[in-house]
Amino acid sequence: MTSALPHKLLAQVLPQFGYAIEDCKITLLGNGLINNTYLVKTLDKTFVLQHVNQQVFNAPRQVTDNADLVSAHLKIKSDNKSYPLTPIYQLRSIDNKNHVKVQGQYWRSLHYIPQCYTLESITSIEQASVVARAFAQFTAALSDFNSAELAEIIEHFHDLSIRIKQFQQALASATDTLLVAAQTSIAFIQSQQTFIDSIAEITKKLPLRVTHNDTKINNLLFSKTTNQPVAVIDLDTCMPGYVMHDFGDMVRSCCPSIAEDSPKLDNMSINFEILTALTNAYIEGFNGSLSEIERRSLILGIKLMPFMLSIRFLTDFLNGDQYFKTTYASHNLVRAKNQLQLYRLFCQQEALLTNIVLSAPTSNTPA
Ligand code: GN1
Ligand code: MG
Repeated sequence: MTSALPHKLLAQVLPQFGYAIEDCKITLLGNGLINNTYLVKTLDKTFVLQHVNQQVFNAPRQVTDNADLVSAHLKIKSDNKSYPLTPIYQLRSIDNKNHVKVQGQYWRSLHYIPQCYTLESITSIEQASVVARAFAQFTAALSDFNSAELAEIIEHFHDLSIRIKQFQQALASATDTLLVAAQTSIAFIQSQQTFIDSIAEITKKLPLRVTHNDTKINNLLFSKTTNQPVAVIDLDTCMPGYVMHDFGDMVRSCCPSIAEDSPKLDNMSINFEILTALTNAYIEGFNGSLSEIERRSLILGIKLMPFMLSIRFLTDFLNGDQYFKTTYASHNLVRAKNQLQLYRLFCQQEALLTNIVLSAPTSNTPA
């Protein structure tokens, strides 16, 4: 999929949501690495339109059906005042469906919350606290949702042992040129067996929850008037998972001094004050419903998410860039090196990470 507007397709998709393309002003929206997302403005309405990437989501109906179920649950919570954020929801097509199919491709439409913005990085401790509280409230609100109702959108999405297997398959089939370009990263990943084993160990003990699985800072909408979080967006990968995944993903996107695809690794540092604020607010946001083992798992989650994402980026680089959108030839390699460096920096501060997580206020946390 290219980033230019696919006018011919849009001209077929929009009527199925009740609009003619001539009546719509369409622009690209967001920085996602998977789906193509557009903002559509008509005279009387603004909404989001998304082309679901079927190479990644090979059962796209599951994506839209899961999103409906999660939205409905959050709406009940919001109506009875136990979820303070705005639940986002999908709009219906003229056939009353949560998706439309054009030339075998799936599209869906989402409601647009006006007067909001997203962030690519965190600039203050206060911001870190509100971000972490919002993501925790999202997962806490889903704690009584029956995870068996949700389809596993991408099987083994955050399963490190499967990601390692996919990486090994990519190593076996990659060209020599790509293997040489990636050799230091490959060797480093292969030297991390002790860490890989520790993840396998803890996942045997952790309870499954319904998690978001993509808690990057840019998946939170903020109000332009109050600067407070308004909504958690991108429910594509909402499915059973572990709380350490969501916490680790949020931390990896909020704490480093450079973007996830920056090659300037010498400039990378971690803001530990922000990490502390994120940790305290995240644990508090669960209002006592996080178990002791889940709280302890957050220490591993901080290291796991950049490590696993670096493996995913590197696997895609070795496979010839089939999964993540890229804008230049070594983009996935640069991302992989960036996330590996972040993992390294976290590993160097093991004692500090442990201290931050274990000394977070626990007054509400059941033993
Ligand atoms: C992808 O497309 P986006 O930005 O929502 C990816 C996440 C990664 C992220 C890295 C389905 O998310 O897992 O953490 O890129 N989503 C999928 O930026 O693979
Ligand atoms: Mg996503």
